[in-house]
Amino acid sequence: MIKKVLVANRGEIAVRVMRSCREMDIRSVAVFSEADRKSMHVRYADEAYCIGPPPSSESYLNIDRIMAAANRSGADAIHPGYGFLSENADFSDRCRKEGIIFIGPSPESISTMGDKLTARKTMIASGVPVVPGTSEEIRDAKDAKRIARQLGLPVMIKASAGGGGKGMRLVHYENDLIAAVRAAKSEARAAFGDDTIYLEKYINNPHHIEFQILADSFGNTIHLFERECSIQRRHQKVVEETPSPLMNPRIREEMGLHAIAAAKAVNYQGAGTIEFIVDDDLHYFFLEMNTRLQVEHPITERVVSVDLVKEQIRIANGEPLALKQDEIRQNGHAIECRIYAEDPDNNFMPSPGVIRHMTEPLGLGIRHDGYVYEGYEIPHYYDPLISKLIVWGTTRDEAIRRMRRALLAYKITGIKTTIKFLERIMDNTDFKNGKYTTHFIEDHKKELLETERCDLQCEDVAIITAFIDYMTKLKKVSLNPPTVKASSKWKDFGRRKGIQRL
Ligand code: MV4
Repeated sequence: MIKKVLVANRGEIAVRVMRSCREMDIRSVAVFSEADRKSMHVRYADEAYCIGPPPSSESYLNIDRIMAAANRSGADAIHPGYGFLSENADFSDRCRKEGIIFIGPSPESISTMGDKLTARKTMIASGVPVVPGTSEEIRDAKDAKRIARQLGLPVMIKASAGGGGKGMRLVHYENDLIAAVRAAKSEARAAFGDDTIYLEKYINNPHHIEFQILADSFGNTIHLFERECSIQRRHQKVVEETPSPLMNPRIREEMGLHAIAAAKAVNYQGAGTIEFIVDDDLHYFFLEMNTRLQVEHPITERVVSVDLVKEQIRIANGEPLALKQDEIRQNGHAIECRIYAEDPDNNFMPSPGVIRHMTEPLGLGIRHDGYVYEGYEIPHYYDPLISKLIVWGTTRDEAIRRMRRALLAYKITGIKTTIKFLERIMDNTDFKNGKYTTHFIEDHKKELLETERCDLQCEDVAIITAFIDYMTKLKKVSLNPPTVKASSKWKDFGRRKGIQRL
C-alpha cells in the first residue's frame, strides 16, 4: 500500500494532489526548483527536496533528479500532476524499472496515445469515430493533393508527434497545399524531431468536448461524463463547464461508450480524458487522448461527487474501482474559470511579480484551487496559472450567477490578472445562452477586451488618498502658522484646534 507520494510538480496541482494524500494518511514529498523555495507546495508537503535551478529543463523535467529525491525520501509512488513529465513514457518506464509506483498509465498507453497517427489507427480499429482523413502518413505533395481532393477542402495538416494544437495547419486552397505540407514537416522536425504528418478534413465551428474516464487493473473502465472546453484562447482553455450545454442524453450515452472503448483499446489504467471534436449537428470525432489528470478535473469532481486523485491512488494501489457506471450521475452544474497572471490589455502578456493583496471568494458552492498568498512572488519561469475558481449550482443559470459573484469578490493586487476578462465572459449573452464554439473568444474579442476608463487597484487609491490628505494639511499648516509659542506639547495641541502636525 502506498504510504508516501512524491509529487513531481509545482503550483496549484501539487497542492491539490497533496490535499488528497493527507486525507488518505499518505505522507507527501515536494520537489522544488531554486525559484520555488517559498512556493505553497513546499510549505504544504511533509518533506521537500530542492532538485535544481529555476528552468524546468533542469528541475521539474529532470528525471534523474526527481528519481534521486524519490529514493532519498523513501517515497513508494510518484504523482506527476499535469504538464511537465505527466505524459512522458520514459518517466513512467523509469518508475517501473526502479520499483516506484507511477500514479498514471503504463509507458505503452502513453506512447500509443502520444503518437497521434498511431492513436488514430487504434481508434479506427476499435470502432471509435475519428475525423475523416488519412490513417497513414503523408509523404509528399502528391499524396497530399490526392487525399485533399478526396476529403474536400479545407483540410487540417497535423503533426503525428504534436497534439494540443501544436504543429497544426489549416489549408483552404489547393494552391497552398504544397507549401503548407513542406512548412508543417520542417516545423514538426524542428519541434518534435519527427516530421510525420497526416491530413484531416477541417471541421467547421467545432466544439471541444472531452470525457473523463477511470480504469482499474481488473479491466473495469467507467466514464464520468463530459466537460465542455470550447472557450479557449490560442489552445489554452479559459472556462470549462459540465454538463455541456450542447449535449443531449442520447449523444452523451453514446459518446461515453466510445470514450470507454477508446481507453480499453490501449489497456488504459488510471484517470484519462478522451477529447472529441463535435460539430453543430452533434457529429462527434475522436481527436486525442490525454493520459493524465487535467487542469479542469475539479468540475467533474463536483458534479459526480468523486475525488479523482483518490481514485488515481486507489487504482495505483491495485484496488478495484469503487463505483460502477450505473452509480454515477451528474448532479447540478459546475463551471471553472482559470485565473492567469496575464494582462488582457496587453495581449495576455505574462505578469509575474509580488502579490500585494488577495481576497479570496467564499461561500456556498465555491471551490478555489490555488497556491499563491500575500507577499508571494510569482516566478516568470513557469505557467502563469494562479488559481482555478470552481463553482457549483443546481442549474447552469445559478452556476453562472455564482461565478459572477465569486469573480467580483476576488481581489488580487500587485500583478495583472484575467479576472475582469472572465467577468465579461460570464456577462456575455451567447455564453449565457450556451451558444458558443471554439471561436467564441476570437468572435467576441472586442467586447471582452474593452479597456476600463479607470483601472486603479486599491493600493493606488490608498496612495492617492494619502497624498491628497497630505497636501490639504500642508496648505493649512503653511497658511496658518502657529501664532502662540508652545508652552507645552499638550497645550499647543489644544490651541491648534484639531489641525495636526504631519
Ligand atoms: C481540428 C479542428 C478542426 N478540424 N481538427 C486544436 C487542438 C487539437 N487538439 C486539435 N485542434 C483542432 N483540430 C479538424 N479536423 C479544430 C481544432 C481546433 C480546436 C479544437 C479544440 C479546441 C479549440 C480549438 C481551436 C482551434 C482549432
